Parts: sequence; structure tokens; C-alpha cells
Amino acid sequence: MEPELSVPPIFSPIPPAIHPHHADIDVQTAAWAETFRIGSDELRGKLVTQEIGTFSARILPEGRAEVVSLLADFVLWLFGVDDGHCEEGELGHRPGDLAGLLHRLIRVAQNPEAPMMQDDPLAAGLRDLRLRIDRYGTAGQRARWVDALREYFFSVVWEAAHRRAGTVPDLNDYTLMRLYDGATSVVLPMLEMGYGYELQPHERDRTAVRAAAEMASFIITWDNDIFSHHKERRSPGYYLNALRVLEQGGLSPQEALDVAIAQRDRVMCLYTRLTEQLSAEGSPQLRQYLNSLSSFIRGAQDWGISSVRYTTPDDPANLPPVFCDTPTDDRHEPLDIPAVAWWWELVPAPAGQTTTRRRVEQTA
Ligand code: 3E9
Ligand code: MG
Ligand code: MG
Ligand code: MG
Ligand code: MG
Repeated sequence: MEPELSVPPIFSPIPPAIHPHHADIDVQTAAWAETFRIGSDELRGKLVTQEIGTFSARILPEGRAEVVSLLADFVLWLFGVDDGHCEEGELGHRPGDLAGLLHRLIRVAQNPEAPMMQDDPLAAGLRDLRLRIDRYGTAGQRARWVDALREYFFSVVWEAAHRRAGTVPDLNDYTLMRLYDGATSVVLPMLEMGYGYELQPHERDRTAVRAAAEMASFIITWDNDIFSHHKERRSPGYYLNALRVLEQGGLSPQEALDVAIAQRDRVMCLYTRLTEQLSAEGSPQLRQYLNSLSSFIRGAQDWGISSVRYTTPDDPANLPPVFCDTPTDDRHEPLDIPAVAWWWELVPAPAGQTTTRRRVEQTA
């Protein structure tokens, strides 16, 4: 057996925060899971202990309590799909059949009145989520939620193809898949609903704003890959995370951990600079949106080191109790990942730092 990896304190410049009703919300989410019978009895029994309501309360620390609850129930529902069907279920090895089920669920999200999947608990839960999205969101936010659900589903079908073949994608493909299969983009419309505003498309879809959201997804999913590595590696069967992808590229487990941390640190430094720049020039709604991206990152971190989902008390993971304020790598230099290397072209290098290739071209 290889020695257990020990995860050191990870760099986070974002302060922690939590909604004052977090305890009630966590209890309500467990009750919601029971009402709709999300997942098998065994899976649901685990999910209701994992403080998913507390996680949501960290993502929207000052949000409307009804939307914090909605997001909590939705995240639990997503684990019902991701754990129940993709990672632990039969369909996780049958991408074609998985695609069929996920298409049907999309239809239920889009047209909850459609008389289909009427005995399916996940479909019933999804109808309830859609009703509440109609109550707290705009037509545009609902449409983006359905589209984001589709992009999440599309990516888990790709992941299922690798699971069936037993293959590990290269780093560029993995990054592309991971921007969606962590279900981070489906949470974004709820960040707006949580504070009762609608970000206008000309701001939300600006390349630099979209990049900030993608960087948040990268940081959240790399952090998850680091914190969930213990849980994932000990589970029976296939697993896929950034550490496994880096090991496949020739690194030892310890080197893979160090590289994954350096990668997310570099993206965190870039994210900080980009969001400072965007906040200075954007609307109050954009500033709120960027603040929420940061709460999402920090909330996933605080939940990731504390939930029994990842600490696995019966076989404890070596997770850090705190975060730190120094990155292991603060270079303003693109990661060697073509799908995201363009992020570094959006922000000028800080004074005294390596200039990027693009800036050299511009000043030459
Ligand atoms: C996360 O990846 C899978 C998602 C479906 C989980 C639902 C969570 C969110 C929508 C918020 C984002 C939070 C994250 C990524 C923690 P993975 O590696 O299957 O999650 P696991 O918990 O099994 O490590
Ligand atoms: Mg997954
Ligand atoms: Mg998982
Ligand atoms: Mg994980
Ligand atoms: Mg252990």
C-alpha cells in the first residue's frame, strides 16, 4: 500500500462566512430528501449526514433563506444523480443509457407538466425544484439553469465513457470536462436568485466575466479533487480526479498533489486580480455576482475540509483544519492547459512579475 497523502493547508484569500439559519436549513434539506425519497435508502442515509444545507448556507451567507434552502435541496439532488447514477450506479458504465435518462430529466426540468417519469423520485424532486425556481428566479435565469443542467449532463456522459473503457483523459480534456462535471455552472443562476437580482447578459456573457466564473469552477473542482481524493481512491472501482490525471502523466502521488495545489494557487492568484479589475469597473449587480463566486469558492473549501463526506471518520482522511494566506505558486504565467491558457491574457501581469507571452507581443 502507498502511504496516505497528507493535504497541507491550502491558500485561500477569501474570508469564511455562513448564513445565520444554516442549522435549520440543513435539517430542512434532510427532510426534503426524505419527502422526495432522493437516491436509494442507503445513499440517502449518507447524504443527509453530510451537511449539504450548511454548504449552501456558506455559498449564500446573506441570501434569501428560501433560496439557500432551494440551493441546498438542489445540491443534494445533484449528488443523487452524481453518486446514485454516475459514480456508484449501473448507468455510470453505460453512457448511451445514461444520456437517455438525463435527456428525460432535462425535459422534466423544462416542462414539468409533461406526463413522463411519473414514478421516478429524482424527477419528482426536480419538478419541485423547478416550481421554486419559477417563484424566486426570472424566465431568463430558469432558462440558463436548464441549459447549465444540460452542459453538466453532457460532461458526465463523457466521464461515463471513460469509466466504461477504464481510461483516464489527458489534462486538457480533463480540465474541459471538469469545468462542467462538478456541476458548478448549474449553481450560478442561484447566486443571482439568492440576492434577488438579474445580471444582464451583456455583463454576464462578457468573456472576462465568463472567465471569472470558469476560474471559480476550476478552483472549486481542483479543491474538491484534492479534498475528495481520499474518499474517491478508497471507493471500489473506477475514479477520476486531477491527481489521478497527473499521476497518469508520470508523477508520483505526492508530486501530483503538489502540482495540483500549485495549479489551483496560480488560478486563485489570477482570479483575485481579474475580479478586482472587474469589480472596479462593473455594475453593483456584477460586484454582487463576483462576491458570490468568491463565497462559492470559500464555502466549498470550508465544507470540503469538514463534511463527513470527505473526512470519512471510519478511515480518516488527512485533511488540513485551516487554510493559509500564501500561495505555493503565484506566477502570472498560463498553465500548460490549452483550454484555459487564454485566461492569463485577460489581466496584466503584476509589477515585477514575469510578463506573459501576449504582453511581450503587445509591447514588442
Ligand atoms: C462534484 O464532483 C459533483 C457535483 C454533482 C456535486 C454537487 C455540488 C455542487 C453543485 C457544488 C459544487 C461543489 C463541489 C464540486 C464540491 P465530485 O468529485 O463527483 O464530488 P465528490 O463530492 O464526489 O468528490
Ligand atoms: Mg462526480
Ligand atoms: Mg463524486
Ligand atoms: Mg471529488
Ligand atoms: Mg486514511
